[in-house]
Amino acid sequence: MSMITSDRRTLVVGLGKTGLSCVRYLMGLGRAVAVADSRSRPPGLSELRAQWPELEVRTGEFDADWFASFNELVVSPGIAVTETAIAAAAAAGAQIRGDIDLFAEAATAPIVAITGSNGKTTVTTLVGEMARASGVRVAVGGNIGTPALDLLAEPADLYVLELSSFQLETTHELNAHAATILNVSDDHLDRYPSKMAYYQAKQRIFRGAKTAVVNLDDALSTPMARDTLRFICFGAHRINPETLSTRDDDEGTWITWGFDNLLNTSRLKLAGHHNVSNVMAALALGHAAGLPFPVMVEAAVAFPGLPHRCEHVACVGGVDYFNDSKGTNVGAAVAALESLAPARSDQKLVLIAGGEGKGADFTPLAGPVERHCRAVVLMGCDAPLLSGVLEGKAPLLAAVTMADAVKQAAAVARPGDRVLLSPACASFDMFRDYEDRGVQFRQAVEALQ
Ligand code: UMA
Ligand code: ADP
Repeated sequence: MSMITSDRRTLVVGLGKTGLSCVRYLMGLGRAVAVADSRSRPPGLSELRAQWPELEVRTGEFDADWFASFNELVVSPGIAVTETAIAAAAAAGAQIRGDIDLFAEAATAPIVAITGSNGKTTVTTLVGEMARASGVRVAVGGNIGTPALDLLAEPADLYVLELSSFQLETTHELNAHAATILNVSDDHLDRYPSKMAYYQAKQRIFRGAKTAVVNLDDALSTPMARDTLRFICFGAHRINPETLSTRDDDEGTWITWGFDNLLNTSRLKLAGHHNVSNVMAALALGHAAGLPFPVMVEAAVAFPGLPHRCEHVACVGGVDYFNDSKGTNVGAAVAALESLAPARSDQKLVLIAGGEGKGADFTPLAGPVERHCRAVVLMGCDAPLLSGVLEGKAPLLAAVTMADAVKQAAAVARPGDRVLLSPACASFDMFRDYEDRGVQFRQAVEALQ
């Protein structure tokens, strides 16, 4: 808990979506605020100048002495708190916070908080849909796109937040009603000194939480500090009280709560084991928030999934094309390969992968590629790293543009095969963002027709 004093001066570090939301919020409280952004022309600058012309904004290289003159820094997620100027301010006694920390202090309705390496946006959206269908005034935001502080502008009975490890790093006490780490696999290792540091950032989601929703299929999702936490668990084939699980019978696979069948997975529009896990997580979180199972089940059945996530694009010449551009790390690409591999052994996947690997170890891709892929088309700056791991597992092809990658994939795919874009990498070396990459994939597929 921070002390509010009249002489508190806050420096908002970063002027992207988050920084602007922090300025809006802090100015609304009448606080003394200044802004720093290392970019010469940060994105929110003209909006900020128009609304608050008197506010001091410094762009370009961070000035450590200036930073150290503030007693509070609110740091955007895109900036590492290990930046020299930020570390120097902290050493001089400044409190280092983030937008989620400010949000947690101000929110008066319960918070459902979701982090994890993969599935965050799917689960966050689904919990939001479940709450809406239950007649709850719900506000959904965070890493998913709407900065959390902007959610405070409208009345809400429940907040559902997607949180990145970057946001959690600067969050001291979230006090969530229910919190989960969906899963942990390598990501953002270009920013963290070790896997442990990434994992520990995610663990902060449980600070002050009432209920932890724990993935029994991923030990790293378990809270390290248990204290008085209530646990609700989820995991495949682990039927138990207080647990969302699965059971197979002659009617297929059921999602269960305790010993009762809740939902036959054949009713879901979402495909793949990873999405069964996501639905179980959403049901567990919704239950913790007091939502009724029958309404949540129908919301899950109606949920069509999100674009760029194992999304079926078209069937051309007997080959199905899937856009999983949001598969931006190794764990996501493995899940997509395992989910979308055709059932018949003579039918295969052609994978399009590559981009900025963010320091990840690509080794977990080797097995699924060997089992399921007719060929892999590689592109982007870390294609050589991928090819080092995948050499000998499947024929490897090299492409320089998305159109080229799709053409090469189409040339090797046979009727009944599936072409899957699941890059296992960030997109920024070749595309504006993952959405741009997915759109270019779709356009390239449409050009085949
Ligand atoms: N930057 C600088 N100098 C600065 C400030 C930022 O170079 O002084 C750069 C950062 O390195 C980064 C970019 O600007 O490349 C954007 O950073 P930001 O912190 O200003 O980002 P916002 O626009 O505030 O968006 C952030 C999240 N972005 C990041 O964490 C990088 C958005 O998640 C989130 O939707 C938004 O806040 C609202 O909460 C995006 C994301 O890519 C989707 N998240 C990562 C992911 O999902 O893997 C974590
Ligand atoms: P995030 O917001 O964490 O990036 P998304 O819901 O947007 O997660 O899904 C991104 C990609 O991650 C999907 O396209 C899919 O490839 C993969 N994915 C989704 N859910 C899971 C899961 N539970 N386990 C592993 N991979 C997943």
